[in-house]
Amino acid sequence: MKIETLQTKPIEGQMPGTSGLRKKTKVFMQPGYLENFIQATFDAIDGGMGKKLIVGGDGRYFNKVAIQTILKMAAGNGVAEVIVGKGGILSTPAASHLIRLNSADGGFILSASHNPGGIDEDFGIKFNGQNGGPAPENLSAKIFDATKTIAEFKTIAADDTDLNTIGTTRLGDMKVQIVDPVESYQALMETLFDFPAIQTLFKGGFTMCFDAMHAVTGPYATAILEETLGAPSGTVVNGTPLEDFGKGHPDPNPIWAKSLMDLMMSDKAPDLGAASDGDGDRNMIVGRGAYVTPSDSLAILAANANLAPAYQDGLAGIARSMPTSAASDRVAANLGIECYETPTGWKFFGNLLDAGKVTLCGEESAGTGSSHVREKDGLWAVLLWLNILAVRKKSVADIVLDHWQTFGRDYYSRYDYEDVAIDKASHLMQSLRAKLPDLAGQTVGEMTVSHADEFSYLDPVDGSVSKNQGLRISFEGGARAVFRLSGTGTQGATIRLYLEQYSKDDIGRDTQEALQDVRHAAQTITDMNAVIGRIEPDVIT
Ligand code: VG1
Ligand code: CO
Repeated sequence: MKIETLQTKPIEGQMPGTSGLRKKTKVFMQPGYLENFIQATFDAIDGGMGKKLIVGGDGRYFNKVAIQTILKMAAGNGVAEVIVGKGGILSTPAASHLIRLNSADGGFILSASHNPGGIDEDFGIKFNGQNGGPAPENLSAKIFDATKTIAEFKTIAADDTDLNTIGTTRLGDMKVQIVDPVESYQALMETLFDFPAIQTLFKGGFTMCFDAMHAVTGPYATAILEETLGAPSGTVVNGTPLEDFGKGHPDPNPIWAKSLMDLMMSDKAPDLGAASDGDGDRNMIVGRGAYVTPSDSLAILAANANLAPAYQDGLAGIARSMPTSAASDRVAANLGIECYETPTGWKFFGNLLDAGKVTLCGEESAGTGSSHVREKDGLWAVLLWLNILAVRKKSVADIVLDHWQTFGRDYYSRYDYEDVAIDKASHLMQSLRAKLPDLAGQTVGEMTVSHADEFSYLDPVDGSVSKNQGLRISFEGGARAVFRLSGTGTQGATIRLYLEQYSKDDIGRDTQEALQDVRHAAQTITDMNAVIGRIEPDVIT
């Protein structure tokens, strides 16, 4: 085997964001660009010598080409063994599981998640460590530093590997194992949930529509829901992964999964609607005529988790990202368990899960997961809902209503302002940051500010501090507005405005109407119209 050391240049602006490195596909296709990131990662983890890695992606355009590059570079860096999903396919949670199952040293996951795919759209890559979770901030920073100083990368001259045949081959001195992407993931799910109870549910005529959005969960959902749990064929729609996701946004929310939403609001609605994103780590849950916000879903799953075998002894604790609503805090208080508030991004849950401090985690952006892997897991959330529905024998809408009647309702919505000029977006954040110390006590319209600050996180496990994680304004009466810049966009800046309003008894209002006072206050305090030239968002979820 001939190891080649090829020249490369440092590349600017490669700091991995909320979830790895995301750029336009054509940026990734520039000669040396992907190689730079891969070599920088090897350098940051003290080389590849003797290591075992997992590699796979969500099937988007450039996935297979990138995998061939990574395999050759892994061999060039002395990696002993790589396990790859057949066809280059692995969902993010399945990759996380394979890392843990095989005691691998880590893995490369190729995905830009919910961002569209194709040559003119987005590509992405992230490195997950030994625990199966996204690289923590200190490792990301190390990779970033390496990308700026790198001069060469190692690879081998070899033919491409056949990714479509299950079995073991070699690439130079490196062992390459091509595995079924679904098998071990499905086996894990069978240990967590009451499959016979869910089979009985489907036998009894329970109906469901799972929209895989032409993304990676198609094969997983078909194997588990239709072929194992007995849901009728046709339950999974858009189930074949396409390189451009059928030109859609594989983002499971009421905007991008509109056809599913329309079905669920119609008189043809099945009992349960669900969808997942590009790389299979997000989920949307909707009952007949009843959309469940991700923040509520986390709370409801936490309150009912004991109905599934894996969680029958209760939860160690719950963690949610800061912008996620307080609904799950109320459940934690009721259960007498700890709840943690972390910055946005799954990497911040890793330490809490590893330390056994929490069992369930979630984000307002449709991510829910548990200690079974170190990523959020879309299909897992759907199966936990199915398990709960099988035991409680009530509709989704009734379960949600029960929950609100017990705990009150956290009205919640997120406004996204996309492709804002970077200087305008940072001006908005800077000027709000400057105003924060004087906001408490001020009245804006109907609302009075009770507290305002910038979120900074002290990791209770390793003591690390993550600053600048969002500007938050709390109001008397249980309302809150949070401003944050996205770390996953690939064009301009995306401002996210997160709005919530709690009500103990008034649980039947329209969400946007219930949020209008806090929305008005947030937009007035930041003088949003003047600063960025708009108050109407591009996307409301
Ligand atoms: C978004 C979400 C965040 C999520 C991240 C990755 O980040 O808000 O909650 O963890 O995407 O999700 P941002 O920085 O754009 O707000 V995914 O499905 O990429 O892995
Ligand atoms: Co995702």
